[in-house]
Amino acid sequence: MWKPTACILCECNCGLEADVEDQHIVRLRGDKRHPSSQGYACEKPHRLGYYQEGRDRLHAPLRRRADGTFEEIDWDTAIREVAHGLAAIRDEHGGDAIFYYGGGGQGNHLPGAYSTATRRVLGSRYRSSALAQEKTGEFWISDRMMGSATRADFDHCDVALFLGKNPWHSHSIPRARTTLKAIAADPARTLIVVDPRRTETAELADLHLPVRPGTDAWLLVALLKLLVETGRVDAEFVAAHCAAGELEQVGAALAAATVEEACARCGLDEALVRRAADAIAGARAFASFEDLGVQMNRHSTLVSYLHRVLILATGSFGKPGTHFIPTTLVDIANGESRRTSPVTGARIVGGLIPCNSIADEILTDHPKRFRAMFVEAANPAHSLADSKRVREALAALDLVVVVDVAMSETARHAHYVLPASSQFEKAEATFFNFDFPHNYFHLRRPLFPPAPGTLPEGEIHARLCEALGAITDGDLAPLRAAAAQGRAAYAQAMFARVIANPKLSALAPVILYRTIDLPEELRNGAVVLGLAAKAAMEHGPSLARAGFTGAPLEAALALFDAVVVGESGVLFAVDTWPDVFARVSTPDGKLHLALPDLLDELRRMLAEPAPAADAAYPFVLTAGERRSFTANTIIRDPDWRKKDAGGCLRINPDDASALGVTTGQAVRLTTRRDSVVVPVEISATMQRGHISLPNGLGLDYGGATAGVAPNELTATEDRDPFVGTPWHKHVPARLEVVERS
Ligand SMILES: Nc1nc2c(c(=O)[nH]1)N[C@H]1C(S)=C(S)[C@@H](COP(=O)(O)OP(=O)(O)OC[C@H]3O[C@@H](n4cnc5c(=O)[nH]c(N)nc54)[C@H](O)[C@@H]3O)O[C@H]1N2
Ligand SMILES: Nc1nc2c(c(=O)[nH]1)N[C@H]1C(S)=C(S)[C@@H](COP(=O)(O)OP(=O)(O)OC[C@H]3O[C@@H](n4cnc5c(=O)[nH]c(N)nc54)[C@H](O)[C@@H]3O)O[C@H]1N2
Ligand code: SF4
Ligand SMILES: [Mo]
Repeated sequence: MWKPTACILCECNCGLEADVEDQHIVRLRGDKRHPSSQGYACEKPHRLGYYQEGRDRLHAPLRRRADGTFEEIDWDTAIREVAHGLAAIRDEHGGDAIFYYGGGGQGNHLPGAYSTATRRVLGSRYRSSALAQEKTGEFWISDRMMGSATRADFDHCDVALFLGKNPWHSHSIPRARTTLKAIAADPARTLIVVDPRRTETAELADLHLPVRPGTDAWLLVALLKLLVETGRVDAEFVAAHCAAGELEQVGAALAAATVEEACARCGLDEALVRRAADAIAGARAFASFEDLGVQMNRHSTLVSYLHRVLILATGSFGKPGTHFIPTTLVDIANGESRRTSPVTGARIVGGLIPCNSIADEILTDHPKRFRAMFVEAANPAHSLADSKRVREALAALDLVVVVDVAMSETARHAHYVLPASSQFEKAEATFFNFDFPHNYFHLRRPLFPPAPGTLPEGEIHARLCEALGAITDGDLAPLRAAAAQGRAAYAQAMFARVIANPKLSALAPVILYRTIDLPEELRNGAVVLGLAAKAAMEHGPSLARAGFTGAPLEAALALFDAVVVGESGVLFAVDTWPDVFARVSTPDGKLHLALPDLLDELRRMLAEPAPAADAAYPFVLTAGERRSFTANTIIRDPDWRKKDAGGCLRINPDDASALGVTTGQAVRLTTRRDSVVVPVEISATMQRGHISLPNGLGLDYGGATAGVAPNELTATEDRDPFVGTPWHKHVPARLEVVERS
């Protein structure tokens, strides 16, 4: 029987239909009714059964014994002991000693929404997630320049730029391959790709700029000089929307280098860079996307800044085919703004502690160190820089609780592991909805009942809050009574009794979960009513244009009803391009081109001599490249990979012949942190001196490990000076041939 669902392997969450028989997924195909993906799917989801049926799925709560092995315990014991352990740490050291990590992966963000209740009960305010090792530089800069993060409209642009981004494999934009092919096929449109590697996306490009690894800031300097100094900016846009005099300040800082020098530093032919500048200057609508190739690389925050200067100076904002600020149901980095972390004083962006600082917030005798960690839907022992140090940090904590579907690298270090129902066994959703002007939300229905012994996260957090004594039956009874009278009466009671009551409002997600009238299989979606209510208050006109009209409560209920019945996703917001300007929420309502600290950083970089070659580490390693069959650590069984099951190290043919290795042969790869043996794949797509390893490999599956776990090789000190993002794409490395025995 075909049932609608969605892919959980990247942030696009394409709609799928699954043919389900006997509790198995037998076939999957793109769901044409899904309003965003419209039937599109790449090659990866066809093998999602490997996730659902992983052999290391968890089927009972586990408690670690003194000897490090685990024993199964029942749920009542698990909830009681976890609640007791967390409360004891709160009582002795304060809630700030309890650190929350994760809350969602590529397909599931509801755990994060429910966990807000548990965290509030515990007074735990510090948290982080994978976003704080990729996107926080971009968020911090965007917030200061525009008041909000932007996305780009690649469907209507005539010039597209991908900067350190390979959407052919990594997607992140709807129907990526179709969109890329359409731009490439149209002689009136120009596709520009900046990537040291000739990626699948670069192969389609009109202009591929094979930048020298780690030197994108210099390329942006060259491009900006070519536009700003020749007046090829959108002066009208700048005068109307940007704070006065700021473009001139940027121009003055850029004067310290010549275009020729800048091109030499990034290893690019000046004529090629000039062609790219001409295309951008002549664009009717310029759309651009930066990703990990620059966000996890040297000068990452400076690159995010210069990239946005390029976007704004060319007026590529607020009109079709350019950049926009979408209506979102949830602001994904919406944490309270505490300025710095408790021990190391690291800058907190969007409520998130930089991932590279986490171990240092634990491995210290500082009185404010974290004592407990609650990890949910994330695998930091694998995904954070310097896995060895992360393991040490986990071992130093008084209490580690992990909520996961499988025995992950992180779960192995937990005191308690709580088994979640899989993403196909409960209602789930993500908050990565960034389409414009039409935006969509998809609450997926489960394909299967929860596997025996597992619970959805809504239930886990409700039980924890109850065990912590935060909600009583007395709190819930009036809401249950109201629920019996219909959803309108229920919503009114929620507002009157819960939202208006500070003690209960923090618990709203789990109160909704416990009291709303929803079919049991959809209950994990209860929290969406709260999100809909918030969206109705904040984005009334956008929701109204999508048909959700009336007072906020009425609009929220209509939206929630649509979400519940909309099996393949719903249109929830319709924007207009002028809305984008209304969303510029800088204090003066202007766009800001000059950020003094970033201009200082720019001047510093321009004054620096080129780094000398390091004979001990002559290669630059990209540690964690998205490939055809990688998906973070969501699927653990290596058999799911149709290609490249062992995750080869890609290397340029000349480098391989200089070393004397051929495809399939093993080399020893050494970084400052560790040394591993890995087979090579000779690839003409790589430039000399640049090597790359895939992301998501090196998982222990049934005692066997396929491939290299990239963060065994990375170090926490290789990071951005402003927001601490790791430089995983720029790890100094050396290679030696492994002698055949
Ligand atoms: N197949 C697949 N798709 C995924 C994921 C997955 O695991 N597998 N993960 C998802 C997630 S979580 C994310 S965040 C996105 C990430 O998506 P991307 O950022 O597109 O993915 P990466 O392959 O990590 O890096 C992109 C490119 O950066 C290039 N690069 C390396 N060094 C440099 C440099 O110095 N300068 C420039 N300009 N480029 C450089 C690499 O060659 C690579 O092609 O992908 C998402 N999509
Ligand atoms: N060296 C290097 N490191 C990197 C990167 C890189 O390019 N290079 N990329 C980084 C990036 S961009 C990202 S986004 C991170 C990703 O790293 P993490 O955010 O740590 O996430 P995942 O690997 O996606 O792990 C997801 C976990 O959720 C579990 N899970 C799956 N479904 C459910 C569910 O329904 N409920 C619960 N509770 N758990 C579930 C999975 O079993 C898995 O353990 O890795 C980062 N680390
Ligand atoms: S693009 Fe992403 S969400 Fe869509 S099918 Fe491929 S991996 Fe899944
Ligand atoms: Mo990511």
